[in-house]
Amino acid sequence: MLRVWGRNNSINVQKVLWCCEELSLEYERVDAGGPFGRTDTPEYRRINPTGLVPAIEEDGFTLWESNAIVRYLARRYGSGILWPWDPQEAADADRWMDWQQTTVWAHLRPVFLGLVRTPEAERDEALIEESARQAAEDWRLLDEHLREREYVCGDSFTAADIPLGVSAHRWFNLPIERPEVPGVEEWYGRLLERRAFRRAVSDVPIT
Ligand SMILES: N[C@@H](CCC(=O)N[C@@H](CS)C(=O)NCC(=O)O)C(=O)O
Repeated sequence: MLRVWGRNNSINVQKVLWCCEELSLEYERVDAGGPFGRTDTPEYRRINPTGLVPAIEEDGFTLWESNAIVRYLARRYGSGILWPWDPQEAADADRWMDWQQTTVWAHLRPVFLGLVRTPEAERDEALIEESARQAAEDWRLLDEHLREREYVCGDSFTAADIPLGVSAHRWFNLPIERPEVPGVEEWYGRLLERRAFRRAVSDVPIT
């Protein structure tokens, strides 16, 4: 059976759990990372040498890096549905997933860590403010894109919605100023209607 390693409040673990829920996969989750530890053990380092979460094991196969895991599951269990057959459509999905990892989360992460995980007296307010400004630009860009389509890759939900969806959930729930982005808001509303999103993401407190 598929085993997912990682605490369920981690943004990167939630990508994998949401994907599993979308695909109605049977899986077991092992709490690891944060207060649960386990990531420094030789057993875990053999699965994920970075010592981060998530990682998966399936029939002797192991994989780490959240977006790679989402792609693997989507290709293996959701080809033609969560993962497009067409190489250009797949490249489009890849591009948005990479953009989330390299740009959106790079900007949003300091805001999230600063406001959620750092005591007020220890916050780097200037970093939080500048990162929130950069993140707002990212969501404006996605807003332009989403005003013309229902989901990131067009009119149906794909794996490309997953990394951006977990990021949007943080962004909408952080105590920061946000520009008006009706395209992103409507898309986020559509995600909230999905049982899989609620189970893996929005029902879990942001901590
Ligand atoms: N690029 C990696 C990043 C993984 C990552 O940074 N994971 C965080 C949680 S979101 C982590 O393991 N933090 C340490 C911990 O939880 O112990 C991925 O996408 O899987």
